[in-house]
Amino acid sequence: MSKYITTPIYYVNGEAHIGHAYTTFIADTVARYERLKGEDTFFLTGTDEHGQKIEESAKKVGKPTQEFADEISATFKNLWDEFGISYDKFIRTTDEKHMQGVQKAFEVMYAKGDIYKDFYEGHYCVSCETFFPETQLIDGEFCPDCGRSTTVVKEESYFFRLSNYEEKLLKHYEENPDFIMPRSRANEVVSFVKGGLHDLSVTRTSFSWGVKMPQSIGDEKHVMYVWLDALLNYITALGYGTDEEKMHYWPADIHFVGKDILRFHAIYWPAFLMSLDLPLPKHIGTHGWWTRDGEKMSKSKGNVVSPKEVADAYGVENLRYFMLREVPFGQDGDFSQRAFIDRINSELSNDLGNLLNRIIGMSGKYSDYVIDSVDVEKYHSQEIEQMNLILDSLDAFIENLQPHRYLEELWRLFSIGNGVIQEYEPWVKMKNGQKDEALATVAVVANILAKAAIMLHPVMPNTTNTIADALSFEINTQSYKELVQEKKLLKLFNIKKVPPLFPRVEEPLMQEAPKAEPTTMKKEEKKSSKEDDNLITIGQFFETSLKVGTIVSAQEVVKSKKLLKLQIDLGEENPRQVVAGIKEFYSPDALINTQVCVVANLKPAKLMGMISEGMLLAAKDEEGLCLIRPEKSKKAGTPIG
Ligand code: ME8
Repeated sequence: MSKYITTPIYYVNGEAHIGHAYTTFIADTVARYERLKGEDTFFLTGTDEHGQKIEESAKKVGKPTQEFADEISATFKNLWDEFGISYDKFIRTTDEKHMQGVQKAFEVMYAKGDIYKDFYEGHYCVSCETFFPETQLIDGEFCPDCGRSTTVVKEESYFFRLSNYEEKLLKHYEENPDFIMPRSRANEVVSFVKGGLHDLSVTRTSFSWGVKMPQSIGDEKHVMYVWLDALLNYITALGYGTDEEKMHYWPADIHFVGKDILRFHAIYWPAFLMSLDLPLPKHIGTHGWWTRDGEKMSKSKGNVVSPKEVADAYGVENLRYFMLREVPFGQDGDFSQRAFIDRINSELSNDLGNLLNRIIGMSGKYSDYVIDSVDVEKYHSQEIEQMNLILDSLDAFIENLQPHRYLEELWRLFSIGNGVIQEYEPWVKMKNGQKDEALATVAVVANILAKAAIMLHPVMPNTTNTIADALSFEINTQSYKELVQEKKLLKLFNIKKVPPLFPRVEEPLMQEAPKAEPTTMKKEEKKSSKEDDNLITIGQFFETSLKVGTIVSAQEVVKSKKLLKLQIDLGEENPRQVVAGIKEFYSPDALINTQVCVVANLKPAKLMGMISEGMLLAAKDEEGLCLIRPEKSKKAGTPIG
């Protein structure tokens, strides 16, 4: 089976920002993941170069429009090349082949009777390149999407019979609940369509920077509407209307888009495709918007995050990891150096980097940099089983477009690796003459690292190649099949020393964004500004997974004054073990079958040698501690939020 993955094509009216980088990183990650699995994958990105907005931007800087588009398009392409983005094609809407394909599509729709000529009178937002009926404008003038002033357009135009597709679109959404992902985004599209679709003006006469009308139709004063032109890139890139060479990749598996352009992809694009009698893309993966330090990015505020600047300071792969891990796909995310540095230091440097260093160090000390997996099954079958369960669970997170969950689960492998070293203390075993056991522990961790490196490869390709190099194997489809799918162990490792992969970052490496200072600040506002510094976004809050749990068993931890060991049902396959400091306030018997609120996505920790996989919510004051419980009984695992 083949896979086809796309990013939006970026407007050439400015340089790439962090939002563009995010879509591109996700699409690149999924494309690399599919290739790793051995799928024949085509990954498309490119630039959107026509339309009034680009024509005006070029005029402003006094350049011929084509030259202006060439320059900015090249900045995108160069940046993606510098970032190692693995696109198979970089399309430009000014490519001759693309323009021919657009004309062909126009002819097909016209011949079908889906396009007719009329007169357009209405409002147009140049920034969004979108027509709006007067009823949708704010104060009768401003764009409902971006808030900018709209212009009145009164001109002859060809129209696409979008209204004919209302029913068919609604049927498609209903029959394909995962067409729009995440599903939570589908409602806005469905209600927009249910609100009634107007036919869409698809040509303009008041400017000339666009694909010309096909000669068969004539009417040379018209050029194509930029969104018709742009959306068709997804098929012209495969040769639609020209050589058709790669059309076997169609339909696309995923179009990645930002939430602001969902409507174009989930309404106009499928309607165009239906008119062309082509199948629809399988999924529209819709992501949220990035802010910087909690504020919307804009050129005028001077706070736009340049991905190049961040990558130069922190490394592009660290940035990929951060962006994919930080935000649940579909939600808005915030870029702050503090959050970025925390993830580098705690997850990349501590959890992963240190684990690799320890293995390199121990293998050197104990076995002259050679690790043999011969005794791994004998001493560590339990860890291997845990590891395999995690490896098996990962694919679904990519399928469901949950890269943050994918990485979260993947990181559990490093917890197992770090935990096994702590628990088995190979250095003690070496001293006691139990060399086989010590080496088995080092070997199981080396295997964990090797398998984790394969799965992390789509997100951090170069870094994981270095890890593989240190462990003397290669990451490719074969090693994926053997080590991940077939669960084989690597027999022998010849360990190579590599410099630390993730040096700790002690202070911000980039200048902070200028803070927008309101010119007049009222007294009360001033007072609260300190508190505001501590405010979190709703997205940050939802990073914490809170769930209702039912306590199924409770035991005292004998040597501890404070701890109880609980088994809590969170609606998962097995109950979770939580070690909680509540012994002074609750007897084990009184807890059984009661419900509690559990922080369910904490990294497992060890308390007095026991793994604890969660935390209970409780309130404590001078009178003592009480657990926070749901007011009514709820099913175990019910999310709180
Ligand atoms: O819309 N955070 O191009 P574009 C996250 N040419 N994503 C952001 C963002 C932010 N702060 N700002 C913008 C276009 N984006 C059209 C696409 S596709 C056939 C044509 C995202 O350069 C935005 O949501 O304005 C969109 O997905 C992408 O950047 C390109 O925006």
